[in-house]
Amino acid sequence: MSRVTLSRYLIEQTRSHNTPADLRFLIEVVARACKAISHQVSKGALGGVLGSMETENVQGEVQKKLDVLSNEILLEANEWGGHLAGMASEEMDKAYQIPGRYPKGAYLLVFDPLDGSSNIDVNVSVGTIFSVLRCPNRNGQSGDLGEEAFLQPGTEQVAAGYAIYGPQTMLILTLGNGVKGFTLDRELGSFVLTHDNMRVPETTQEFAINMSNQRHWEPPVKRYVEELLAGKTGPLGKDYNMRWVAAMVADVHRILTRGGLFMYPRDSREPEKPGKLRLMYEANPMSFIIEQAGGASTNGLQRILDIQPTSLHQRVAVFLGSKQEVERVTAYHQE
Ligand code: AFP
Repeated sequence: MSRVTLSRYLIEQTRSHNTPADLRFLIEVVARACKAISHQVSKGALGGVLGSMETENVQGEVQKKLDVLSNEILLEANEWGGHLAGMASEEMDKAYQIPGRYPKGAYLLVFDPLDGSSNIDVNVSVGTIFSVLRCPNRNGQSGDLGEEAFLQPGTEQVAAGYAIYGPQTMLILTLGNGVKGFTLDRELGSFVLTHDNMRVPETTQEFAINMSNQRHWEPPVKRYVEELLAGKTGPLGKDYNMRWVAAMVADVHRILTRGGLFMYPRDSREPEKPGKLRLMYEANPMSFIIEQAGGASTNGLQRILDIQPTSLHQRVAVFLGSKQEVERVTAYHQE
């Protein structure tokens, strides 16, 4: 059977699910940008792309050279095609305006250009996460696109995905009807469909959390993790294994491949913040993907996709992955 490239998959989606041509183009452009980022990441020290900048992003985090480069690659690739009304990124304080010389389109693109960037210098997997929303009707309003256009709950996403730059470069995509995985064929230069129906098993014996924060967690998380660690003779009656890559992309990819539970709870280190991960360009796209693959995702109290965002860089606690475990840890929060 002939191989299904990303382009062919998207054209078939247009035929079978009426995927609009401009959304198809948008995904192709994002995929092309991810190929360029993958190429830069793989150069490492040879390309002079390792190490940090002297700048901080809006979150007060020191930017890596590749954070900045990946952000530029995504902006440049997407600004001219006429498919977007605006973009927003982890690396930019405010919404990015499509330059006046280009036409504007119906969609908004939100992204974390290089997730897990602390892994870059140690040659461990990193990735790009993206979310696509429709731009609300601006009622003839001209001028700059404000942050409020982006503040839509995750249920409004029309597409979401991530690229993982690991031993293989892969693009994982949902258009709201299942999750597809494409592997980059470097000889062809194309993403090829290799994982047709990605599913998260309902049960698991693997969890992911940064244990070094244990003393800062809230009681429901402490209780739950204690029960996981108690193993076979504890209340959950089975032994669990633990993994933590410190790049959400890589942890989620493992869960999408073989199941598991990912947790980044709110903690008392910065009590004013409801978690570390960002809602709009980390938690929402990943939750959309995980739900489309049969898993679940909450902030401990409610479904992440139902949260009404109040700011572009809003943070959120995240519990996502195999349904049974997400439901258990959510129930402990609700008790
Ligand atoms: P960056 O996007 O700033 O690289 O952050 C990565 C991340 O938000 C997420 O991918 C990881 O799960 C998490 O940080 C790891 O955080 P800790 O270093 O606190 O474990």
